[in-house]
Amino acid sequence: MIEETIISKAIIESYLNDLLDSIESDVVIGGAGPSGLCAAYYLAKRGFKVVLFERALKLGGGMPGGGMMFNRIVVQEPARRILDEFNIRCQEYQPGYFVTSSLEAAAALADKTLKAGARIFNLITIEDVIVRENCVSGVVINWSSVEMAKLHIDPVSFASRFVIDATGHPCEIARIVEKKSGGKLLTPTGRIEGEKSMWAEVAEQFTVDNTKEAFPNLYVCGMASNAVFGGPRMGPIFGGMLLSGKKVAELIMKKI
Ligand code: 48F
Repeated sequence: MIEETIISKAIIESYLNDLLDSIESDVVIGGAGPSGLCAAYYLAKRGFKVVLFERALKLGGGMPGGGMMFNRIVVQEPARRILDEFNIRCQEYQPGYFVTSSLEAAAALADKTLKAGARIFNLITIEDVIVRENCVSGVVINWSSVEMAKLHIDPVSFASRFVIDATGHPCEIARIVEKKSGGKLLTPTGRIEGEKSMWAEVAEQFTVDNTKEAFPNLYVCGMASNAVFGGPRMGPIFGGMLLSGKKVAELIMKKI
């Protein structure tokens, strides 16, 4: 005999227990693309309490779509070693260019990150931040469906010591902070510098170099770094995303 109400109770209680236990954490990450998942994995693996909010239904951000829906991505050294850490298989297409399934990569990143202990909540959007004494100290969230339906429903707040903007091209969290701080980001102009046109070689290094604090206690990684600090885009090469996620985790570990 199967009792529907037991199924309902199991789902609701299990979810709410996790959500309640996530109200205070070490690090909140916005966005479960490759950089956000990597950041969450390395932080969780070291025992930090990590909470990741993802607007979409699926995990992986821009990764599963590969290049123009060809579900393959390219990774270069030294990021290939991160593929090994996640047991993602790849082939050397030409010296230095490793090609892999974008589906396997996204699935493996999500799987290992969850098993490392990061809490991931999909279908939730970060719509604002908490700022105390000029430091970001948490996020304000709502169901993505509320945002999509344009319903007027107040959000709730989750506190954390650090916040990572891994929201990709739109750099949504940094954009909110830029707006509400009146242009006081830690960029040359205090503003979002804006993403530049495709230049893979420059962009890949730029992402890693500009994985850093964009406002006190707010870090940016992945494409959000390029958008905030004014670097080019790179298309379906993903080494910089993985290295950036690892770097932001290491930067925060040093500060915690
Ligand atoms: O875009 P995305 O994959 O970011 P990323 O980790 O990687 C970029 C690459 O996919 C690709 C590229 C590199 O080759 O150029 O574009 O920098 O993942 C960002 C995730 O953040 C979610 C969004 O749904 C996506 O899954 N997201 C965006 N805004 C919010 C958000 C928000 N306000 N709250 C929660 N999630």
